[in-house]
Amino acid sequence: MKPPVKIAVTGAGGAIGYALLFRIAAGDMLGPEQPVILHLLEIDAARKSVEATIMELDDCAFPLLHGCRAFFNPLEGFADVNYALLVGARPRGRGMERKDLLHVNGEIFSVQGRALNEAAARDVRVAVIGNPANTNALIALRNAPDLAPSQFSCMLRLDHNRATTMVAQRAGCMIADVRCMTVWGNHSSTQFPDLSHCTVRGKPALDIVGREWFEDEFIAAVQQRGAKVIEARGASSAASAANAAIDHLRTWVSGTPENDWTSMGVFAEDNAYGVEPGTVFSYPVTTKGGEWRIVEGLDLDGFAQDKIATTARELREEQAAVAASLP
Ligand code: NAX
Repeated sequence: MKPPVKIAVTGAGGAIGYALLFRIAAGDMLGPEQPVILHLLEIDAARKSVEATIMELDDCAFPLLHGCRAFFNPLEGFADVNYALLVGARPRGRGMERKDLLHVNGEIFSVQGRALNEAAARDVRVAVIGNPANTNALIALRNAPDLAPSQFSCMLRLDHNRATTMVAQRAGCMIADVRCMTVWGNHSSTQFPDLSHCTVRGKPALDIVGREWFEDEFIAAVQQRGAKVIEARGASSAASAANAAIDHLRTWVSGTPENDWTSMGVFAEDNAYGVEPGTVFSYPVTTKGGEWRIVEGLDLDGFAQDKIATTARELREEQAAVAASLP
């Protein structure tokens, strides 16, 4: 058995936390040979909820779970962690403007970025799930100057998974038949789920699903899927978001398959695909051993370039709104 790794999960007492922690402890994220120690980071208001989750984790007798503790202070919660899943965030309250939401979360992610910088293992990998995920990831990495920006990412995998299933259902094929899906940009309604390079059983997906369906139905359906779930369930996606977080981390660590890639929000140092550097933007990436690399040299038509420019513009605006949290 390998030595255990430490994994911090913020917002551990919330809905996604509840769907996520048991799967990490069962080995779904890092595999059946990797013991884990969980650091459940919360705010005091969620103390009871997180304590109850710990009791239930204990009651599962997971062989891979070598320890589990609640923390209410980021510096303690992130001490020596190898992975941090930043799920906890302040939801948009009634009458709250988007800029207020950005501001409140700016404070949370500045504090957490500084704490990771100070306390986490030097090779920590940080995945931001809490919204607005791209901008929160940017704030965290800018507040962690001793860590590399490439150690941070934000989750677009739920959007990527949603898009993959929609194509598989339209094409009448298996999920594994769909490859090279890309969701570009912001985890918001401006994201661009793109089939330009997607394949179904090795053939161009657009030839199978049709350009009209792609432009007129698919893009909006992926962009609005989260809202549809909220409408139906009265709460935002939790189990599918937790599953996507597991997929995101597992792929980052264990690698993308040959001839495929994933979508991941990353900080590009260079001007990739016309996106000005300096934001956390979702690109097609290949991964291996906790490193990621943007897939280079993809041809994009004017339609795709326009969509990418739109979501990049939105991220720039978010970034401007949180300038005070970006040292
Ligand atoms: P919940 O409201 O159920 O849980 C959030 C938890 O975070 C609460 O228990 C709260 O006490 C905790 N929290 C708040 N501030 C904290 C802090 N400073 N430190 C530690 N914990 C803190 O929300 P849930 O449904 O679990 O969603 C969590 C976040 O994921 C939200 O921001 C949500 O918008 C976001 N999502 C992101 C998705 C993505 O694809 N990137 C999809 C699903 C989800 O909407």
